Amino acid sequence: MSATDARDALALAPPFTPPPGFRFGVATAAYQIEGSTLADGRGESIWDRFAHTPGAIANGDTGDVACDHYRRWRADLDLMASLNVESYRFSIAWPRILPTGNGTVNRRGLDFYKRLAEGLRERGIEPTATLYHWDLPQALQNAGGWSNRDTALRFADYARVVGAELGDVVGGWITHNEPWVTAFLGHAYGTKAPGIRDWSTALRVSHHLLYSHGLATAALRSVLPDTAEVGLALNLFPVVPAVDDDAHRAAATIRDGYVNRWFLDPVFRGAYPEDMVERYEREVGPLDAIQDGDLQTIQAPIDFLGVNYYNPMRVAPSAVSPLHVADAESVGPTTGMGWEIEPAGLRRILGRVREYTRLPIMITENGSAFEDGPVVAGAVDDPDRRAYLAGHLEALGQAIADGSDIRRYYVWSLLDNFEWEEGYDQRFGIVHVDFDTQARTPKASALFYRDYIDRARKD
Ligand code: IFM
Repeated sequence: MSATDARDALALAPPFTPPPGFRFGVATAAYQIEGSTLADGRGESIWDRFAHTPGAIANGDTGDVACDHYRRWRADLDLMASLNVESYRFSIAWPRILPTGNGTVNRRGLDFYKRLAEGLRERGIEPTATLYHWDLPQALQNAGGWSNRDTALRFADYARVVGAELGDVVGGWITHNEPWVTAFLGHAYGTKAPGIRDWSTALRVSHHLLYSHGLATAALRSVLPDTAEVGLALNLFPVVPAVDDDAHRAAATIRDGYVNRWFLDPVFRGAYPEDMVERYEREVGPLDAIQDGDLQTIQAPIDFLGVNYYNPMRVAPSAVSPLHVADAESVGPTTGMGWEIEPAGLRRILGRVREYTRLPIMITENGSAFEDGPVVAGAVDDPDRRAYLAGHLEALGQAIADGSDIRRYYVWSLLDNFEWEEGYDQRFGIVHVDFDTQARTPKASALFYRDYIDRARKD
């Protein structure tokens, strides 16, 4: 069978049987799609500041306009409904609600998300809100940002304000999206806002993020109805030694500690992994941000775990401190981001998660960027993305059969959008966006997903 035939066969394979209560969704994040960064009293965020820093983002792109979703949200919700989408995961921009992170609540910001959530309900789509998808109010960054423990308390205040206002329309709540990215890409590698390169700061930040997750979970529960569900979204990676020898296996254990266990262990086992604590204390310095009682706060019971899965990581030993691990060559095809495509990795990482918890799981993100063809006669052919989705949906069905209690699957992303330091170069959308005209064109992958949902519901 040719590669094209194999892709088509996969796309036409029977869908998995959705378990009771399961919903198919799409996901986005505020700074990546909203634009209107100065509208209705919104404050500055660290991403506004970072995106306007010369050299930080490909082509000097910014999220100033992005997909103009702040003004076009009604049409975007209609589009979702036309694609049979059952749940929408969006994020709330903290600086729209509390422009300086603190103090006065901006009513107009709250109203936007209220209207959005109500608009979803009117269209029969379930709203799921993420509180933090990386857009910290710049005023809080000026006071130290996430390296300042006080920011965790401010986050809980923000959670309480938003929960009290939207709790009657939004049932699913995610405190943080990918705290690993915020902590390490934002503060150790500096490729994301706020662009800091200091491991000691990154480790403080990672702890404060987790601590703030615990505080925000409690804050949300104090204002939400009992039926509301609260969790967090971790980006998890199956880590594979590039060569099956002791040195590579040791590198894989470290990388796993860095990306997976550093977050899973405190949330589900109430302790940081000892090998990583020793490593960081030896190579970076004392982990003095961790105070008595914090781990109990972090271990606050949650209702679900969000898992973002894109790719496996292949690793090799390296001389570079503090981790002594390097990325190894991918095996097989990769996406536009250079990420290896391995649907079976989704099944494997869910197996790993079952070692930690049997809680319900939401696949809070899964998707791919490719260089799509042009819009021709109102259509965009994106066979690679369609195959990516088909393969991962198949793996999801297998994970359910393995015993994972999967409740949601969110494609990243509904729209082509601002892909952080890659600007608009990397297109993750199942819907094409022409950034000159803001025209939306569902790609073949969107039509595949629409039909997949239809078939899954009919079977
Ligand atoms: O676009 C991002 C998203 O904001 C967080 N998870 C990964 C996506 C693709 O890089």
